[in-house]
Amino acid sequence: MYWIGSDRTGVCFGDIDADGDQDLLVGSSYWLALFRNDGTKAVPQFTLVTEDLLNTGVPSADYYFTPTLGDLDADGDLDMLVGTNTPSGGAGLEFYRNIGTPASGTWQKQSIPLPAGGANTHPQLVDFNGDGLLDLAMGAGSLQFFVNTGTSTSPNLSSSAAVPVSPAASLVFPLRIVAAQLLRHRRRRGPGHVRWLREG
Ligand SMILES: [Ca+2]
Ligand SMILES: [Ca+2]
Ligand SMILES: [Ca+2]
Repeated sequence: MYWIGSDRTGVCFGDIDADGDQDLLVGSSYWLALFRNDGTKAVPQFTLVTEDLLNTGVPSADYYFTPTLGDLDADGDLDMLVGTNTPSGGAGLEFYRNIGTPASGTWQKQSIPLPAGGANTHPQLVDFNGDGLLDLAMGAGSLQFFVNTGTSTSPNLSSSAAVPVSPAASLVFPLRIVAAQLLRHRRRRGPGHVRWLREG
């Protein structure tokens, strides 16, 4: 088992070395690691290649890396969006263009139109409107969608898209949180302290 050293772990797959099988990226507290698939398509076996795929230094100044892969400039290799947090309390979404080759990638942080992101941003590149351009779904406290209004070689992922999701808001999880908090309070202070809940 690989020790992550983090309470939050971002995982994604992609064929990083263009050999036909799925390799593994693991983002953790202070680094983004690459594991090459040395097995087969049917029986994967992952080998750590580097714990600093983005050459940010270990530990990085940013943390909680959450990667997603896709060819955003149509040159045949996998580029990357990475959600991060920063020591100053900020959070963001960063673009890393693959300036290497499909078989041997090198990722360089570059600027493209992106949403700001939020706390613990989790991006996912996917062509959700079927126009051939990768779009962005993003979890950042809420579920958000951004349509790619750029071109196949020059992405623009800054345009928020209204994608219907039903139900739009869930009451299940907030109610679970309230119930868990009440239960903790009851255990700590005794049964009488939640009687108001039953008596209205
Ligand atoms: Ca591979
Ligand atoms: Ca590319
Ligand atoms: Ca699209």
